[in-house]
Amino acid sequence: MAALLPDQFVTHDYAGDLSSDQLLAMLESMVLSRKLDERMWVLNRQGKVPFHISGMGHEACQVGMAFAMRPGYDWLHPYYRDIAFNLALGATPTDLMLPLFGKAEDPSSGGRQMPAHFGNRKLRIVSGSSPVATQIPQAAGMAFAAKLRGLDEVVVTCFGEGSTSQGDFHEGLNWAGIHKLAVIFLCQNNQYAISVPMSKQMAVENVADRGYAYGMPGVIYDGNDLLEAYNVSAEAVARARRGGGPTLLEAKTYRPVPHSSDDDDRSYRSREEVEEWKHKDPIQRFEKTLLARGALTAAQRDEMAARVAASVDAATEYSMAAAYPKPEDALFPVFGRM
Ligand SMILES: Cc1ncc(C[n+]2csc(CCOP(=O)(O)OP(=O)(O)O)c2C)c(N)n1
Repeated sequence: MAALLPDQFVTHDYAGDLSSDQLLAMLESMVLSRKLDERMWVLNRQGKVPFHISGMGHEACQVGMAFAMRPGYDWLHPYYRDIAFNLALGATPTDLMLPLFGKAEDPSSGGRQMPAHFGNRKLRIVSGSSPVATQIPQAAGMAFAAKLRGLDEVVVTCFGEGSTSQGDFHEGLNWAGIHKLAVIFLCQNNQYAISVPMSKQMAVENVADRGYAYGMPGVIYDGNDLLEAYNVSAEAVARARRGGGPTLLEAKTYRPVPHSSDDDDRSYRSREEVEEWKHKDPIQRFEKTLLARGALTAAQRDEMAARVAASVDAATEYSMAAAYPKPEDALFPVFGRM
């Protein structure tokens, strides 16, 4: 069986039910993510933070899924590009900026984790480990716990296509398929694992082609189209919530920037390819859709930009000035206290 396309999977126009306030909130989450991300790059280039790994280009598939979830009720096991996902679930720009500086108030770990190991107890965002794909069996395990407890919580986990070469991916999907767990596997396929192209990661054309082998639908969609991302995500969440089991989603997307602040992408891809994808930018695309529909005015767009800029400035200033963790707390809560 070939992977499904959205029109074979979605049975309801979920996006058609979104209010204009929700549409604007989705746009604002994406714009905020992009501006925060840009600021993080600048701070890195200024030598003020040691490392940055970006979510640029991935905003639509993340926000589309976040808006389909119940924040603080459903669970997210993110990966390092999920800046927009965190924001759309309710994390503040300061929550994401503090870890970049390794400050004590960092909600993911009190400054102990690397940046982009997002975590937020209140929002049920589970901080992960640095080896890629470890979040996948953990998400399946959590969905198994929810099932044993009779809860209708949905668990979402994200990863790139390169991470699907790890054993963890196969073990997590196999377990979820066997037990029909309420877990959604969201592959954000940006076509490279650092410098390794997709063709060197797998012998099949799509990550979603593998869903069938684990007993779940594998759905391919345009990850740069917010409304399509929302439709597919909402259907996967509805299916999970009603006990229909797991779904493997594959958002086809691209990262227009290097893998991280430590990488030079000119060594493995052409400038023409990058430029071509910049024209498919998910934020510009959604903004155009809303302007054309009359759901967004130029004045609203400018007001949004000013609000976003102010909140990114405030997050930067606050995080720079915030305190580092105390040296005497270094082992707590890594080891329990007796
Ligand atoms: C088990 C493991 N192997 C290698 C690495 C080094 N590494 C970090 S990110 C990455 C690329 C992952 O690519 P992909 O899953 O496609 O995600 P993307 O960065 O493209 O979004 C690699 C190889 C790692 N963190 N863990």
